[in-house]
Amino acid sequence: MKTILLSATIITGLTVASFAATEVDANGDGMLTLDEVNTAFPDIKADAFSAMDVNADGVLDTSEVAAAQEAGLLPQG
Ligand SMILES: [Ca+2]
Ligand SMILES: [Ca+2]
Repeated sequence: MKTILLSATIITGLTVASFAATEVDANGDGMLTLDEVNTAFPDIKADAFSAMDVNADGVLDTSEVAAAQEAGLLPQG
């Protein structure tokens, strides 16, 4: 009897991030923490981060990132 081994296809959950700063998102959860932003852009301090964090939940979601980039607060890419 033949056993057909199906190689497991690893589907990488590629969350389609709508912002170009995907490499900033170190853990790939689609949100940017102050830590992640700071690592990529050391110039962006906590107060600038707070200004971008419109809903004050401590992370930047895609719309907040987009708005920040549009406002020139966050470098694109
Ligand atoms: Ca993240
Ligand atoms: Ca937020």
